[in-house]
Amino acid sequence: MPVKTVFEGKTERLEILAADGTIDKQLEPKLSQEKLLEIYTKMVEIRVFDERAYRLQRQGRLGTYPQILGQEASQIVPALCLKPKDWLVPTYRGQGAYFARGMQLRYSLLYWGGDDRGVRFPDGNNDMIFSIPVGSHLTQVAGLAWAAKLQKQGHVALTYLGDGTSSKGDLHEALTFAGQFKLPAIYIIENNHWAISVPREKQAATATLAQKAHGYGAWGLQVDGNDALAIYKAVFDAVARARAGDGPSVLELETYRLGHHTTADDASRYRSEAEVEAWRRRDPILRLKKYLEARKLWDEDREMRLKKEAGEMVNGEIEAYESFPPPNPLNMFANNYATAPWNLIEQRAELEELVKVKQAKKEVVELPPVEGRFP
Ligand SMILES: Cc1ncc(C[n+]2csc(CCOP(=O)(O)OP(=O)(O)O)c2C)c(N)n1
Ligand SMILES: [Mg+2]
Repeated sequence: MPVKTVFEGKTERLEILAADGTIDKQLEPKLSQEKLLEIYTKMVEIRVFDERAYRLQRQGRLGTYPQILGQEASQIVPALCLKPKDWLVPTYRGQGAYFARGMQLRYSLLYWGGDDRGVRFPDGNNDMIFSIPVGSHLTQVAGLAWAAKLQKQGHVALTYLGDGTSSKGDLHEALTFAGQFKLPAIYIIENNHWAISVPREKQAATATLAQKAHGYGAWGLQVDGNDALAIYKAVFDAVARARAGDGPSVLELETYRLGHHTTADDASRYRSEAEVEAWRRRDPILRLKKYLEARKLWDEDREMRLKKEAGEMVNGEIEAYESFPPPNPLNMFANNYATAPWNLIEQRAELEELVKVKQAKKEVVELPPVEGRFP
């Protein structure tokens, strides 16, 4: 019996806008001027925010913070391809995705300032809190996509994960399920080349992360993750497939984490400045700017105005963050259980008593009312 080929696969890579701003005319997506400017504006705004947030941490005004510097396109563009009722599940490096969905940046600051009132998404959005254990959200996203399919309203579920997270078993389970049930799920792998200090080359033996899709009956594509136009086209196509019932997608956006893993890390201990410098030349914001300028949609005047307005907007968000009243510590017991277990009821009563005693002695400031539900 001759040996037959039972499967043959290929994985493509999409690049539209080169680092020098030149474009592949045949692949250029048909985006309105408003949409292009919205993408660019949001990328610049989130960078201004990201740099300020980093400095706030260094000044002791913010807790540990994960920068998205260099990943503005891969953060902002996928989220902008969704409707509010589509599910969005970012990772901890997800301030850009939330911002693109309309979340005020003061809430990102609150969250990274250690205050759970930062988990506040715009009303009407199907946005989810990210999980700190990497990968635990991947099967949940398959569940969200399954629910969306059963509800037949055409909604999709889109999530982000890192290159490191793509090595976790969770992705295998999630994609097996999503592929088998042809779910409207989109898995965006933000390959930023590093999982803390572990480089991409040590992460998986495959040439790409996108090709993993073949194992699950999903559509896989590698995309230049610093090319906003390529990302837009890829995610737009993945969303269209999902809405049409054609099943899940795995998009590997190849980008680079220009900053440290978080403010608790020092990336200079495990990677070279030359490597970082090479990626700075592929900056996603500069590239889109060159394209907009070539199309006469942008100039230095507008750039200066945008930077000024972005700085003012971020200042306003920092002021709002720092003038939030201190949280009521009893909030920590809210919203966790349908029926609270006896030990939590006891602990809550104990803390409530302690707060009263301290208030009587004027040792704590006036606290706002408890937010959330405690059963
Ligand atoms: C289950 C689990 N194991 C380990 C960690 C510690 N940890 C936090 S981030 C990280 C690396 C993640 O890298 P990657 O998926 O590439 O995402 P990136 O930080 O680059 O965005 C690790 C190992 C964790 N949060 N959860
Ligand atoms: Mg990574």
